[in-house]
Amino acid sequence: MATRSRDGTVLETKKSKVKPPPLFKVVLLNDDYTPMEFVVVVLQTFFAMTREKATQVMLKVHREGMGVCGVYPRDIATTKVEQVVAYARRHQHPLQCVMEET
Ligand code: TYC
Repeated sequence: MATRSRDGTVLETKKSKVKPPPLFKVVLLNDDYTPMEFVVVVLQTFFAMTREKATQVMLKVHREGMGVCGVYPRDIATTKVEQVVAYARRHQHPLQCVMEET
């Protein structure tokens, strides 16, 4: 679409081609060895959950195999995954945390 002002200037409007940045889910996976209490502490520490919310999410992962901890831009999701995995390994737990695009 073009609009012409009185002095003859033509203004073209153009549809933006800029897409919003992709978002990533940070997902916790179940395993048979990581203690429930440790997972609750991880969710409180790295995902700012209350103890009640962290317990709900931990139990969902325990029963259903996986659960979403949060949704973030790529860099933040990458950092969360690295922090959780490093913390779990430091405590010698096999807890797995991955990210997937929404
Ligand atoms: N399944 C574990 C247990 O019974 C608890 C657990 C929950 C482990 C969530 C990992 O992401 C996890 N001790």
